[in-house]
Amino acid sequence: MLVTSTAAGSVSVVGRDGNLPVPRSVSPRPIVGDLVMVSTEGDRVAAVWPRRNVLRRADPGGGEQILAANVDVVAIVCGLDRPVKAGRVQRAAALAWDCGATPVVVLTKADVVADTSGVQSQVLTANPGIEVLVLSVAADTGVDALRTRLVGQSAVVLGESGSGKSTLTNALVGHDASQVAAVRSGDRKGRHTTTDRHLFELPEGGWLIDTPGIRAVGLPSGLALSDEQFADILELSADCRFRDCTHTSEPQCAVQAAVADGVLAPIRLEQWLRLTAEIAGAERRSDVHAQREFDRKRTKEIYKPTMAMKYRDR
Ligand SMILES: Nc1nc2c(ncn2[C@@H]2O[C@H](COP(=O)(O)OP(=O)(O)OP(=O)(O)O)[C@@H](O)[C@H]2O)c(=O)[nH]1
Ligand SMILES: [Mg+2]
Ligand SMILES: [Zn+2]
Repeated sequence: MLVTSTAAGSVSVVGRDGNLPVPRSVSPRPIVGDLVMVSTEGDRVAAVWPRRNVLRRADPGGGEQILAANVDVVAIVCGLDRPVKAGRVQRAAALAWDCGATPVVVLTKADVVADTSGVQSQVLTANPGIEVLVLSVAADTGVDALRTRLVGQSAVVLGESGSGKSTLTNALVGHDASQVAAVRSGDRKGRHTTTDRHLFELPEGGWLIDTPGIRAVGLPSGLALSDEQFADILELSADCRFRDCTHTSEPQCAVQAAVADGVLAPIRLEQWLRLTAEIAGAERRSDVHAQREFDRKRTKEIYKPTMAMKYRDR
């Protein structure tokens, strides 16, 4: 059975009312999107099927947070009632590729702007090869294209609070499944209306997971940039003089040259540099964490015999 939501020590699953307890012995702990096996008595989760993939991000509190399991599509939802931030879209896409899912950028609330083509082409320039859909739930334009795209897929909506994820979820699911609330009138900020991840069945087949708005799209440690996301830079860098060229100040850098010649959009190199620096930073942080953990264990080892001796003396 497919997990629709989780609570402490229990999960709810598709087509069944109430929660199923998850015994402590069940590992890994089930998350939304997991397929679980139920005990023969039907009273508890007996096991979790091996996951095809997981969507993860850096946990703002440290470590990483697994958002969902078995994901085909990550819908990166951006509300057009606020500026679309290139770096945000791109980091969310990196999370999708890291998971092995396909990112689709959804520019929603198209009814609030006069012309959407400018934003759309900006997003495409910054993320070549990515699918970008423009839609409005309020005006019911473009929603069908996304609906068709998601048939038979397991999708997750990802985006900041108030961007319109739950409104879109309700439109796709076909009823008011998820709660929606107005954004603040001044700065268009959302109110963090959705507080838990929840999976819903799509009427034409497939599943959609609504998620709480995220403030920061942090890259988890161990994330490797996908070849798909930076195919242009990868291709160009084959002609750099140095194999380990960082495309910053090296002579005969083909990537820098492509920017100078107007072949590569400057934002591509900027983003690539920013992302690689961020990933290196995440690696360093996780190394520091690992070192601390190692030191803590070693301290324990050193003190153990002394403590034992102290107690023997008594
Ligand atoms: N004009 C317009 N408003 C929309 C559209 N979609 C959503 N909204 C409005 O945007 C506001 C926020 O929508 P939600 O769906 O609650 O946003 P959310 O992303 O789920 O927010 P969190 O749950 O806080 O993360 C609500 O007032 C919606 O009515 C749209 O297509 N057009
Ligand atoms: Mg919501
Ligand atoms: Zn180079």
